[in-house]
Amino acid sequence: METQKTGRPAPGRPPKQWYGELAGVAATALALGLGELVAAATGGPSAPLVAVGGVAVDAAPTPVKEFAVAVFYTYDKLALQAGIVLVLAVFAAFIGVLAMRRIWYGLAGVAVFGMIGVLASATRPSATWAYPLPTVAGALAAAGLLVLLRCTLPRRVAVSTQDLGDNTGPDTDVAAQGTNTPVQGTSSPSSDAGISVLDGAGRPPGRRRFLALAVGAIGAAAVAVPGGRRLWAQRVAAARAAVVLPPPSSPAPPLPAKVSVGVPGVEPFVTRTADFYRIDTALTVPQMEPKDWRLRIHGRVKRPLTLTYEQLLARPMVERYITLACVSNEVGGELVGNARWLGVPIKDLLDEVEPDDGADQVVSRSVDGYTAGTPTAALRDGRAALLAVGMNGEPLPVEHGFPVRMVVPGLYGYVSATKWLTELELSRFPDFSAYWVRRDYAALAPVKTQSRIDTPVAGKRLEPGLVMVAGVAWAQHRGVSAVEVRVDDGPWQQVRLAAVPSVDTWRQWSWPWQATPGKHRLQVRAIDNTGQVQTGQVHKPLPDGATGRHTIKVTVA
Ligand SMILES: Nc1nc2c(c(=O)[nH]1)N[C@H]1C(S)=C(S)[C@@H](COP(=O)(O)O)O[C@H]1N2
Ligand SMILES: [Mo]
Repeated sequence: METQKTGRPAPGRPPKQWYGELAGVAATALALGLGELVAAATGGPSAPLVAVGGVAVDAAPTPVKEFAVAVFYTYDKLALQAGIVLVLAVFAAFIGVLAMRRIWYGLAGVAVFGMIGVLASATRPSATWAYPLPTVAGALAAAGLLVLLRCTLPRRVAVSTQDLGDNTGPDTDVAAQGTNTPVQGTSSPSSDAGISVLDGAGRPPGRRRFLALAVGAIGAAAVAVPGGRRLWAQRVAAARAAVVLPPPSSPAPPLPAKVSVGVPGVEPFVTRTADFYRIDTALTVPQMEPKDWRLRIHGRVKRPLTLTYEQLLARPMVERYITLACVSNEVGGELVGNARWLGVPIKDLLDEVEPDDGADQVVSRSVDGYTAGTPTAALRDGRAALLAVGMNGEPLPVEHGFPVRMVVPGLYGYVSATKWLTELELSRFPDFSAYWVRRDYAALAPVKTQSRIDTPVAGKRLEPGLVMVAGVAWAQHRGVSAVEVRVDDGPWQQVRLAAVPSVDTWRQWSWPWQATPGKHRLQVRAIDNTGQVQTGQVHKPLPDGATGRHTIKVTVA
């Protein structure tokens, strides 16, 4: 049995492994916590955990990434973080054990750790001279704590209650701990040397101080990591508030008053930013300062290009109303919104880098590793495909992709609307499958012609007589040419359409209904400018967008 040991450690033998493991984990936790705080103070994604995580994501060979995706499906990022922490804990424990034996071995281990962190942070795309600081500070603190813990631990911690239990079997071990039986009672004759280093509770002196230091360091790290991240978020918020958006060289046309049908209950033509739906895979909202932002345009191009935020803002800007829709939107759902976006036409940048003829896909990457694949043709055909920096007259909100995101009229967000954008790589569809494509969504995803009844609300009791039925319809970049409504199985009726600034936005509609008593079913369908009639065929969102007609039931009485 594993508990049958030949005897307890002899005096002078290195302390129990457990102390070393705890010391290593505590020192590493302290390093990470302090690293987050220093990173928050100096700015940039330079905290050791973030930097090493970033390198791990970049460096992982494709089969490893694919395995992770296959096993963890959408939770691969959580798994990655858990994996990094786990690997780190194992190494930390190892270094701690070394340190408790020979402090120089432990310090050498910390130095190796620190070196990895310094290399990782210094090679981040946005790295500045300050990037290694958090890691260096963390490593120094870890070294200091290891030395301190090592001094706290008496050289001859030879006995713990656990060891004594080992001599008498697991049962007496539990009993001894539970009843606080004096260790002397269970100790064997050979334990004389050990007894001299036990305190009144049967524990070696210094043990309490050691535990207090180690647990204290872990506790401090548990506070410092979220605290540091919050500080960093505040810096980013301040940097965002300081952004002055340039005036567009091509402003959005003034909105005709008639974009609204003026029926209460219909969603406003321009969605309030605070109400704009949000979809992303990020565990925590990526926080990037404009000064750290770079956009690399590369891959199958003749002249690769890297842009800073300042350089981007200096380019001619256009401003457009564009309706964004999520592929996951169910028929009648709310994952669709319309905003006024300010940004640089992607076409201009692509013209500059000169894509190769076969480069039919532009892979966009975000700072958190998300990817989308957009047909190069859609980005160059003259539609208002933008690198957006502004939303409804303000710098992009952090949740919506600050400092820079993509917006492409006519394509679902998952193939076109990458937030926290850092990279455009000219590629080919057979060569690369983006994030959701690897999860069975379609590689090509034009927005489907859709319509929604906003009022009356489903299930509502209505008075007989005039009821305004109204809502929105969308077929981005084709445009909505007609909307029709029917009651029960009656004929399709043409409704009144509101004005629109372009084919890239949704369109409000309204229809006066003379409601008669009884239960009724209201149904809507849109027709786009290509003549396509919205299908009644019901399909779920996977793989390329839901189909069917929004249908509601009301009672008139
Ligand atoms: N970095 C990043 N960008 C992203 C996503 C994401 O998960 N990560 N989701 C996409 C999807 S599926 C949609 S529908 C839109 C939503 O944009 P919004 O959150 O600003 O409404 O963002 C796209 N851009
Ligand atoms: Mo989406």
